[in-house]
Amino acid sequence: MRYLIPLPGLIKPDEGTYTLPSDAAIFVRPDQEEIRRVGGFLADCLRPATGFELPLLPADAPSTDGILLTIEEERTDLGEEGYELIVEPNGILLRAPYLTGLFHGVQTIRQLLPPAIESHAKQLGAWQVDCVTIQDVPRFGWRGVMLDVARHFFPVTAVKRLIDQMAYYKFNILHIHLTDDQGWRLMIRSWPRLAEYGGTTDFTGGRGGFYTQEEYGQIVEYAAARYIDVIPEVEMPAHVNSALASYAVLNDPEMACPLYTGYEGGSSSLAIHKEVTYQFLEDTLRELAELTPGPYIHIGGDEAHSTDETDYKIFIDRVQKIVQGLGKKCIGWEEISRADLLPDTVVQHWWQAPLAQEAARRGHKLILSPASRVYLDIKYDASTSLGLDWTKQYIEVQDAYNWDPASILGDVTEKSILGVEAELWTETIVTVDDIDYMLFPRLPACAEIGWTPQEKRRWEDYCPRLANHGQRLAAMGIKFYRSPQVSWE
Ligand code: TNX
Repeated sequence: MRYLIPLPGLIKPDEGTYTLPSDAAIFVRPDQEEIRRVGGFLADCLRPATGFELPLLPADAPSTDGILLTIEEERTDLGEEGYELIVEPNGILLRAPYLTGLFHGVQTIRQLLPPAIESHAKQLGAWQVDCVTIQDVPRFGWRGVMLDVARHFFPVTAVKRLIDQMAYYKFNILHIHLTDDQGWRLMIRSWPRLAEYGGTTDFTGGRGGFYTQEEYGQIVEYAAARYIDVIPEVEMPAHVNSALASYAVLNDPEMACPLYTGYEGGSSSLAIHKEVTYQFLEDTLRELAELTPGPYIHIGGDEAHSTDETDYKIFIDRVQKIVQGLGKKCIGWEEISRADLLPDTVVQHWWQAPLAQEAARRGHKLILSPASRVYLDIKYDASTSLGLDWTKQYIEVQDAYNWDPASILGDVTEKSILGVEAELWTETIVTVDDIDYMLFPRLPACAEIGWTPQEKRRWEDYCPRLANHGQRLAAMGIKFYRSPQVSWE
């Protein structure tokens, strides 16, 4: 049986099975360092549970059977991220025009093997795969996860763990919410008190924390090695109490406000008419841009309840130009569509559909994060001890699965949609186990929505696949929510 999430676009079952022998090798063609890195990732995934050596060899080396990874530039039909995978009785062939596709195909190979393959300790096997031909291309190029490290801080190890989980489900964007009222989490060298002082709090009165630029660079690098782009978010002009508390000069009148650890979001505002505000932003965004290989910087823009409407527009206008001057493009929450936007500014939908619809009408691309479906900090049901419920709707697994990006915003069509992004706000999320519990098993649903063609998606078909993934998640050490909607194996 095949239990793939996200479901590939095309699966053609064939006769027979392939069994990975103990002397199997992973072959790469051409034998170049970058392809060896993808092959090495696969070998690292398969070695612990199989106990096999799985050497990496050039494809022309005479040897036993195994798994061949090959770049075939002419297969442009597979796009930037697609791949083709053929399992035959004597081996596995994975081909793609680009490394990204090979990397996604590697995740499919992992999922074709029995669940025990994810175990960190040696298992008995046998490591059998049913023969099949798979052609697989994602529906959307933006398949994101957001982690809020501002309300509670998570160390680099926790973020790397999340990146590995994301890679397994073929996500390609990690959005990190770096600043908010309750904490500033990245060292800005030209304004060091932001992190050193503004980073000392969190939501529940803990000690907070922040990333040095070296640590943040490690996150970006670790993600890039898994074909995931990191999108940094610095919130503005609201959700800025941690900055206002750190520097008196950012306040009007010039007096630092106290640090804040409460629930109300958006009651703070930058001083729109002080030039120093823009000096602070230029410095911060410049340092951030230098740490960001990708094209986007997220400027927040939501819930600016204490910012006058005219001031808000002036502000968004100036910030977009600063970001543009750094060679980057802006993303903002849908409230920014109240301002004039540069043509390539991207708008992220979360709660107020009319604002997002208006942005689409004006030609802007959208990222969809409807709070009623992908806010994975919202409770599963009334009994969930973690999580919030301000949306007045719980999100059980089926709710997370059963929606279509192309119809959730009325007349906004697929052409306007870059993709989907699941959000994990962390007011109530404190530990790595908390992250796991809220993301799983809802995150795989979001992965499939972003990847699989809508006409192939059916809850009845998804449910048994997810049940099988329960074993995989358990083997990975993920303590997930055992939803009663799924017959767990
Ligand atoms: C709304 S989403 C917020 C966040 C909260 C979240 C909690 C958004 C742009 N603003 O500040 O953390 O709800 O679910």
